[in-house]
Amino acid sequence: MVFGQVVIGPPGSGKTTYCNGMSQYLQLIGRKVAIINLDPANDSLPYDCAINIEDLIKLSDVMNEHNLGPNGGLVYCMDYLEKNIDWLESKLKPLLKDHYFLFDFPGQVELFFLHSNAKKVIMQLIKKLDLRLTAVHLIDAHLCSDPGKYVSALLLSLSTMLHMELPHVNVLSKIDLIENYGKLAFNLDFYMDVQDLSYLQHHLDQDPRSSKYRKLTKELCEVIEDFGLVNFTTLAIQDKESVTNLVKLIDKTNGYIFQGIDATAVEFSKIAIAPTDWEYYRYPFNKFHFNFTTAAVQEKYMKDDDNFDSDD
Ligand SMILES: Nc1nc2c(ncn2[C@@H]2O[C@H](COP(=O)(O)OP(=O)(O)OP(=O)(O)O)[C@@H](O)[C@H]2O)c(=O)[nH]1
Ligand SMILES: [Mg+2]
Repeated sequence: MVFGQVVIGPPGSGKTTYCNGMSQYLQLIGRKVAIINLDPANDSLPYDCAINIEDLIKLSDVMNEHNLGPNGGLVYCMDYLEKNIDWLESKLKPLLKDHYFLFDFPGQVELFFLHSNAKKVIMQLIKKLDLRLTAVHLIDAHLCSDPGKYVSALLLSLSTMLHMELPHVNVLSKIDLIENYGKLAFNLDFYMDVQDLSYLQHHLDQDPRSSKYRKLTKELCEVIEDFGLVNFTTLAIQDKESVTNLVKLIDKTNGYIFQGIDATAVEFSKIAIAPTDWEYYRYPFNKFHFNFTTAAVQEKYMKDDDNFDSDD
């Protein structure tokens, strides 16, 4: 069985940085990782990828030839990938034996809750190559600092979960920067658990700009609560503990921790609810510079947000 992650989320939410950091982490705990870049707009990749969509189709060529903008161009590229899925399959096949896959996807969110090509690509790979994939949906944590944006992040997460139909983990990324956006209206747990959105509605009603949408906000919050599917975990990609906790969660959702175990459904559910501590702390992490304090990371990013490099 081959396991992996489909990394998705809005533009700039940290997908490429995540693939880079996650691959380094997984390699340090003994897994062989292949990153598959399926974002034709990724110009300079911080990681060595095993497969690059650029070898199949270039966004700039599509935009020039078909007179499309970047968004239309990306939809075209996904369409093209779906039609040429054999290309991707043939590239993946030699890696199936012993690799863990990380798929880096474009940030155009409509590809994951509206259009069907990206989903079809993933579903065909799952079916034909027997992959066990989890969707890791990154949402920039700064959206929590604005209740309106947070509601839209909840809706996006829910729509993506329903559309993709994969084991799914929603992540508030760049949590190390959250304090830079001012004091949150509620504890972080409130934003992670998504339990009672009436507090959020009340908060939005205090603002004259959003109070006129009171009924709409209420209805949207009710939809999110009625489904009861959305919650978040947090991530600061350079923090070892943060990455460890996320890996443990993902390993449960795609079944990685169950491989090779021959047990009954009851025993499986016992493993699923128990803490997962094996393997993760056995390896020395000194090669991966996870030892930044949160404050140091904040200072570093405030100086140069584009210069995020785990080797620094
Ligand atoms: N502080 C901090 N910065 C991060 C973290 N993850 C990503 N970043 C920064 O966020 C910015 C955007 O990250 P990318 O990895 O390019 O985001 P992306 O989702 O791949 O962006 P697109 O491909 O354009 O959709 C970069 O400047 C990263 O250095 C994190 O955990 N903490
Ligand atoms: Mg990217």
